[in-house]
Amino acid sequence: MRTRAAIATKAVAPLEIAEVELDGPRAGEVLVEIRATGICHTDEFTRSGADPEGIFPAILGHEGAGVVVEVGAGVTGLRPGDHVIPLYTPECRECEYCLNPKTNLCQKIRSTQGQGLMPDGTSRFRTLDGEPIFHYMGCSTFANHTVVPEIALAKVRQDAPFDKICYIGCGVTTGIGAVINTAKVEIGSRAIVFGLGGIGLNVIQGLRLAGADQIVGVDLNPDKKPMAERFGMTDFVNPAEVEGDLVPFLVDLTRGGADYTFDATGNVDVMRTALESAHKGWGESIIIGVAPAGAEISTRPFQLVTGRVWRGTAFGGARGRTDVPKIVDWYMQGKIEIDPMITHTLSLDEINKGFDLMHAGESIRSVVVY
Ligand code: NAD
Ligand code: AHE
Ligand code: ZN
Ligand code: ZN
Repeated sequence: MRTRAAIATKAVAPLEIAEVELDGPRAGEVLVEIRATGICHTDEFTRSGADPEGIFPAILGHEGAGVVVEVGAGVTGLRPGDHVIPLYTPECRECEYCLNPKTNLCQKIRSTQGQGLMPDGTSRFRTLDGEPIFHYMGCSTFANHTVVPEIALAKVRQDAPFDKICYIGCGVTTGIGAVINTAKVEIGSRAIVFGLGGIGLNVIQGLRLAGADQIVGVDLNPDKKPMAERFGMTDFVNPAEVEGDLVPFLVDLTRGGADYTFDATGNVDVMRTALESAHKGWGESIIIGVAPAGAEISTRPFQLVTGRVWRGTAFGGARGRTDVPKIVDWYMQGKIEIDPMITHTLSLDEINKGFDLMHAGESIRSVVVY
């Protein structure tokens, strides 16, 4: 079939909107009509050429929601008409990783996914001239139709709006899950969140759900303050306005250091500050941000010797087929909020504007509606 997509033809270049050819689903695969997709900073990370796994031409996008159109041979858990959210972290429920309760990182299809291919080693996307186009994070939600393995689709309730729940495909789940699943924040905790964008705000929302007493937000952009306060931030710090070293300032503000700190910037210097502003003896720092090729983190080992813990999280530690439908329920029940964070709604033709808004710091989430 033919469908419309935004193609990343090469690193740095704006996405090109074009018709593409899409092959039908093979065994274990599902054809999905994407109804809406968010634009996450990780899409920009790959578009910019900073992703060591980035390959072009590719159809980016990994924060979508849509409807099943057709299922391939052997697909038993989904049928046409089901509403689904694609999962860049699948859940096969049988690999060594899925069977280990310590991780959500299903590895069943990770190697082909990282090569921009379906599990059988081929792509379903082609240009109208017949040249292959790579998939992205197993999702490629910047296409009106895409093919996704069954194990990488969460079935969700039918009454939830696509243009809001698409955000659960990455940002909402990552931020809230980092608090609940990865850090396991206790009631009364003090926390610091670095980066108040589409992920950091959801960390704040998760911290409020978990009953944190102090939620410090750190961002170089003061325009992010009002929205963060709305979601539960108690103190705002703009590093550009702090005289001297940021670490002692934050340690003082949190009376000895935070119980939990979160990096949602992807900047390795910020990651160091986040670790070092965690409390001596027990503070945990969670890395969410994705750093460019070649970037490395560092600190004095003494920081860890004296009890601080450095951890990372992917997709908020969530097991997508199990957890994503529950998070959709939380949204529909009003336990969590999504709507105010979706600051811009765009058509596919306007998708590059979404990247411009992100760069200008003017959006939290831009959502493309098909
Ligand atoms: P975003 O652009 O919406 O937000 C980033 C925020 O960080 C902005 O508000 C920006 O002003 C702020 N910032 C940048 N540099 C800063 C600095 N030096 N100090 C303080 N604040 C600074 O991006 P996003 O969509 O929220 O994504 C955030 C990061 O999380 C990205 O690196 C993204 O790739 C990553 N991410 C990781 C996962 C995961 O599973 N681990 C999932 C989603 C996104
Ligand atoms: N390709 C990059 C890594 C990118 C990365 O860390 N991705 C996160 C999700 S970001 C969503 O916005 C993730 O899930 N990582 C685990 C995994 O298996 O990719 C690189 O540096 O190579
Ligand atoms: Zn993302
Ligand atoms: Zn698995």
